[in-house]
Amino acid sequence: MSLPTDFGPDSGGRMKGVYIVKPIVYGNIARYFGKKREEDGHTHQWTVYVKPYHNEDMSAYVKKVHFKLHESYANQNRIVVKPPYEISETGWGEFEIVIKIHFHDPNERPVTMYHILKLFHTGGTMEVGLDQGKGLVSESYDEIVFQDPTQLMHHLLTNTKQLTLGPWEHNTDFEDKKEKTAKAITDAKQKVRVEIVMLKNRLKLARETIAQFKEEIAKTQDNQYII
Ligand code: SLL
Repeated sequence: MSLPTDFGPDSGGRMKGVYIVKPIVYGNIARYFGKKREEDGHTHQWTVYVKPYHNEDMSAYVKKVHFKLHESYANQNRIVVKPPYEISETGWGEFEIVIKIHFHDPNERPVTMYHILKLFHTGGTMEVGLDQGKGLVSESYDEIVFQDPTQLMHHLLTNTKQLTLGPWEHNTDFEDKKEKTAKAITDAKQKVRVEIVMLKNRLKLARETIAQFKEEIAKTQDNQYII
């Protein structure tokens, strides 16, 4: 892609106080073959991806995405230079994938994320209907934060285009997840508050008991002197 060049000699200068957040979703989908493949023992097909949370063409500011796979894969370093930023493979095992996003502006440090490739259902994975049968999704929401971006980067970040004109959907309903997470946090805070009150009461009672005992001991000692 061609980059605008009319930013003047100080285009490397940073715009202080400017803060741009780009929400993203990264993760994988996977589908079981139904049986182990004879020739290589592979059991699943999977796709690992990074996509924008909102409908926008990330290539305006993303130069490339580097996916680092497990060493059991031939050429474990996979580079994708345009959307969709994804790698599809087959395999038999789960492992950690390092996802590194590089930006057009070389002054902007790459951002690294770690995703555990999920093939098997455990907590946290979702069943989805993929094109050729059922599959699972394991994905996360995250935000790339650009603090004091350069003028060039600011221009690239604020002039993105839509990726599609059609509806833009995710496998996960993140709004619903946000609400549920917020509720879980509120409930947990309330529970902690109640526990603190209970513990304070117990502490108060313990202190009072200690004071009483001390008083008793003092009395006993006084009596000893009298005798
Ligand atoms: C495990 N620690 O033991 C993991 C490693 C590696 C999975 C999983 C490669 C397939 C291939 C493949 O599926 N590797 O290229 O033949 O579970």
